[in-house]
Formats: sequence, structure tokens, C-alpha cells
Amino acid sequence: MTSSPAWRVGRVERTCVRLVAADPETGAPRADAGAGPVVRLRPGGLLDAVVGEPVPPAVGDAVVIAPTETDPERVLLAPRRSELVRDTAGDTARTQVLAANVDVVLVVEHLDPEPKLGRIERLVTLARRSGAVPVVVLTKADLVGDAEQWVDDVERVAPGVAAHAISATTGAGLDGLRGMLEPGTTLVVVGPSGAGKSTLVNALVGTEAMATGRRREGDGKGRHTTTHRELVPAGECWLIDTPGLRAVGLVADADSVDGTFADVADLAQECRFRDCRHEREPGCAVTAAIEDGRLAERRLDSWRTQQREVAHQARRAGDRAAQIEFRQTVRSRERSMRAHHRATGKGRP
Ligand SMILES: Nc1nc2c(ncn2[C@@H]2O[C@H](COP(=O)(O)OP(=O)(O)O)[C@@H](O)[C@H]2O)c(=O)[nH]1
Ligand SMILES: [Mg+2]
Ligand SMILES: [Zn+2]
Repeated sequence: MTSSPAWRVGRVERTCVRLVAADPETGAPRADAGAGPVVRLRPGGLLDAVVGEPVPPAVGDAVVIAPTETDPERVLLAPRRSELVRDTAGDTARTQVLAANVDVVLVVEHLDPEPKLGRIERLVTLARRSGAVPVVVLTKADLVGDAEQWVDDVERVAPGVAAHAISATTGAGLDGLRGMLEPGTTLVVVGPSGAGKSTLVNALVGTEAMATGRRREGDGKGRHTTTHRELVPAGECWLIDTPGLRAVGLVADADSVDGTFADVADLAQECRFRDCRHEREPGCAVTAAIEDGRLAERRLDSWRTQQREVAHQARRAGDRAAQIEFRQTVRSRERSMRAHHRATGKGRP
């Protein structure tokens, strides 16, 4: 007899989630993985959690089926090992969990047109924060002659992160990535539309797991055909493809940013003043490094941008917490007023 499967959220709809079956031992997809049960969500799209308040489920979440006498279909969300979170741009400090329980985040960027290092830096920061291992994949190496130089550039802007140049067309570089595909591993691919994310995923697993831009005949461009996030079995692994993320709001902390910018952070330690702004201060190690070419000026610019953004996000999150607290105070005051009116027999004013 086989043991009962471990269930994960394969897809999140407005009112329900679709579960997929994993092997409880290895975490690998079961042969019948695609045919899991559908679970209704609570109003507001929430699912009860094993620990804490009900939360909106995310693709990749692990769930526990825990029936009770009154609720035979009770399903609980297990605590997350990792979560890839983005700031949903806008006027609230709401965040969105793009994927849960991910092991590896593949940050995918095309070599042709020319890669954008700033975008890679942003996604690497996002990935670092998630708790998963970031890996940068430069695609379409078959179209350029200087792929290895770009790998060096990326390794410079993402210290400590492995970077690979690959071609899904020729298969070059794919073996280096396949090494990461241990049974049960969950990978998520992020990057701009047309970068070759779906093509990469298909090439890695050797199946047509994902719809790619190639299916759109005629327009030549890689329009993203991936319209939703889904956890899909890919051999012994799980993959989450994402539609091209246009604007990725950073949800990060100072530490993840400093991780991405370890070179700048190290230099800043050498500045004469602890609160050096690296502008025109004497004894500034950062501007000195820019002057003698050890540090690219755009690197300092990116660092500043990310730090500003993280500070802004934190401030908005603080504002939101303050708003919630205010509403709760108002509500409890209203409640005690009503209780008072009931007790004194007076109606509401
Ligand atoms: N020459 C070349 N084209 C590629 C490669 N990978 C993807 N493409 C093409 O780039 C386009 C976009 O690919 P797709 O996987 O849909 O990108 P996605 O939007 O990131 O999922 C498609 O036309 C692919 O055929 C590659 O390694 N080499
Ligand atoms: Mg795609
Ligand atoms: Zn300085």
C-alpha cells in the first residue's frame, strides 16, 4: 500500500484552490499529481492555517487535510519554508506572495537584447529575501558572442550568486542547471516577458510543461503566454512559471539589499564617517572606488534606489499598521459606547 500523498496548492482561483499530490517521502510529484481535490476558500479568499490567522494561500503552499466531524473537508495551510513576496504597487502597503516553499529562484534575463543589470539586481534582492537560493540564468547565448563576459558582469553585481549563460536552442549550459534538479525541488522562474522563462523550463525538464511564446505564430516576439502562476510537475521536480513581472515592487529588508550589494556595503565600511552618504565627504571609500574604476557608478545608483524603495515600503507598511490600529481603537470605543448605552438604557445619540 502506498502512503497518502502530501498535498500542495497547485493553483489559486478566486474562490478555491486546486491541490496537487506530492510524495510524502521525497516531495516529488506523484504520477497522479494533476488530479488533486479542489478546496473552497473562506470569504475574502482565505484558508485556515495550522498556526495563526487564516491567510490567502499561495501557489506552492503545503496543506494538511484535517477533517473534523463538523467540517469533513477541513484543510489547513502549513507554515511556509520560504516565500517570494512582492509589493503590489499602489497606494497601500499590501504585499503579494507570488510563490511559497520554493527552493531555487531562477532569475532569468535575455542576452539579446542586452541584459539589464539593474533588473537582475532587483530580482536577486527579491529572491534573497524569500529564503530560497537565487540563481541567475542568462538566456539566448546562441544569439551573442560575449555571453561569458556578461556572466562575469552578473557575478560582479550579484556577489555570491551563481550565474549561467544558456541556450535553450542549442542546449548549451543546460547541464549546469540540471544539477539543481534534485527530486522534490521546487523552482520558480522570474524575469521579464520574452526572456525565455517558459522555454527554459521546458528545455530543463524535456517536456512541454509550459506554454511558450513560440506558440504565437507570426508576431515573432515572445509575447507572454503564461497568464497565471501554477505549480506544475516537471519530472521529479516542481516548477512555477510566472508571467513577465513588469514592475517588481521590492519587499526586502536592509540585509537583503546589502547582500545584493555586498561590494558597496564592504566599501562603505571603509568610509571615514559612519554616516557617510558617499557624496562629497572626505575619506569616502565608495566614491574613491568609483573614481579609480573599481566600482561602477550605476552600481551605487542601484544601491541607492533599492535602499530608498525598501525604506519607502517599510514606511508604508508602518502607516498601514497604524491605520489598522486606529480602526480597531475606533471599533472598540464604539463597542464600549453601545454597551454603555445598553446599560444606561439610553439609545444611541
Ligand atoms: N534564440 C533563442 N531563442 C530563445 C531561447 N529561449 C527562448 N527563445 C525564444 O524567445 C521567445 C520567448 O520565449 P518564452 O519562453 O515564451 O519567454 P517567457 O515570456 O520568458 O516565458 C520565444 O520565441 C522563444 O522561442 C534561446 O535560448 N535562444
Ligand atoms: Mg512564459
Ligand atoms: Zn562614503
